[in-house]
Amino acid sequence: MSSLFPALDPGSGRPALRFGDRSLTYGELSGAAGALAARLEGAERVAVWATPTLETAVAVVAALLAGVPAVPLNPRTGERELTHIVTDSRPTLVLAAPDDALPGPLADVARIDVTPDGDGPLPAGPGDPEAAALIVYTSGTTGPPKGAVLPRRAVATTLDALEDAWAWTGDDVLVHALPLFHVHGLILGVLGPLRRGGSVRHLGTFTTGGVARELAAGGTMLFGVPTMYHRIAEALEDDPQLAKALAGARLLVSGSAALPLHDHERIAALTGRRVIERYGMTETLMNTSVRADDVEPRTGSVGVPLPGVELRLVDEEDGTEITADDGETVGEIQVRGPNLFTGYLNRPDATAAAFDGTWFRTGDMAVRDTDGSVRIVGRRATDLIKSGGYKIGAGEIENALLEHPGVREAAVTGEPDADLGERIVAWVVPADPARPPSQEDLAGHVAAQLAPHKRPRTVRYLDVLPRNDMGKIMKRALHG
Ligand code: MCA
Ligand code: AMP
Repeated sequence: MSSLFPALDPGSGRPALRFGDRSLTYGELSGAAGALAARLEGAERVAVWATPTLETAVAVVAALLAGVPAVPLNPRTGERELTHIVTDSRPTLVLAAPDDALPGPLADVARIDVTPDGDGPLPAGPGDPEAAALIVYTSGTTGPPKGAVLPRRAVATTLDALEDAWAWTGDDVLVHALPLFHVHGLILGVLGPLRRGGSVRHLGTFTTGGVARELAAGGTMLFGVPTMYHRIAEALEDDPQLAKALAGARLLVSGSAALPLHDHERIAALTGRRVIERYGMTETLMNTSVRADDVEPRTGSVGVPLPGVELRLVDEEDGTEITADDGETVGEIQVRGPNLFTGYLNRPDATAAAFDGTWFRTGDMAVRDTDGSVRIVGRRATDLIKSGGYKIGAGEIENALLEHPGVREAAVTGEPDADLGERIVAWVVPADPARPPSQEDLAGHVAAQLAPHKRPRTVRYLDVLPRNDMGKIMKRALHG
């Protein structure tokens, strides 16, 4: 039996995964992942071309069964970022669907085509809970993304803590449309249902129509980022089918960024259901959640620490712990517990800097209410942007823009956006003021070098960037 997925049983006819019109039972998944796991034996690390498909789910489960750490790759990653990730993580193999064309940076990596129809026995799997399960790349304020090494123990702990908080069972049918190269869509959204013995239906692409269809056809839970719930709130007024489908769901969960009150309230008014929020991070997996059995409405709160998670608030100025549960005193959230990563791959310096002793510094600022529930009020670093639920470092976009021949100077900021939460704004001093590069040109450049979700949505042209006496760009002055 697999320690991470006890429900994987070669004889089981229970539904496990469905992507569009293709699906696998637990028995079929067990055979396909077992067969692939046998081919991974001896590999040190595998990259997974993480399209939103059955193949990605089979590839990741196979790697976990074989005990080979998997690095999920965003298939839209641009040249510069993909080169960095491949050079940094050095995968022995890349797993992809037979039809996937892999770009240049992966040309020299041996490839295995993943098909969801193999039939192999389940391997015994590694016993060490500290062994790396996944390496997930995440952005920081400066420099290229870092690979967070997530041990098997963290994956199991976080999913079991959510079982408790959400009364999550094998009877749940999860509906979602999240990408499979981040914690939210992959660990919570695919590995979560598989650990419980339940099923997941992935929409491929997010549409409110797809959400309505799947929830009406037996879906019990919905996971999404705030942008998705915002689009649901916008559509609800004219879509009684969507309202009915949401009203019938057992649990609507939002995470990855704050869900604005206006969207919470519109959804509650039109469906009678309250979206609950949970708070996590690539490095820590899930830290807090509103509980499914909470009788109070918790709009604006990310709930209480999950079982096993220790959470403290620390004063930003003097570093002392804030003990007041007054809903007013703001401190940085620091956490520790079995849900944490073991460090950044090849970056002991960055790993050490992320901790205050044994506590992981999240960089999120929050207050705690008298009942112990947490409300996030902001972020320590202004150079981190959350757009569509993706974390994006201003520095990596600035570096990409500076490589464009039409750009002399560049600064990147986030601006409030009703749909995306924050929108990436590029402030550019053109190399030739008479012929500035167009917004489309710059957006295309960033999309091709980094990833489409990192592209600037607005470009503002300046003659000069505001700088202080030290020559540092004064970003606060940009928004004037
Ligand atoms: C537009 N596109 C372009 C360009 N312009 N492509 C290349 N170059 C360009 N210049 C394409 C896009 O690729 C896309 O293609 C389409 O235009 C629209 O994309 P976009 O505008 O970026 O947004 P969207 O499609 O409207 O996406 C909204 C979204 C998405 C669905 C909400 O942002 C999303 O999936 N967010 C989820 C993020 C997430 O999972 N975060 C979890 C990490 P096409 O139309 O073909 O798609 S946080 C986490 O894991 C922690 C632990 C946590 O707490 O959860
Ligand atoms: P990532 O590093 O992409 O995993 O993103 C983690 C960050 O997302 C956290 O540090 C928070 O800033 C943010 N986040 C996740 N969930 C929530 C939430 N429910 N409310 C507010 N912010 C959130």
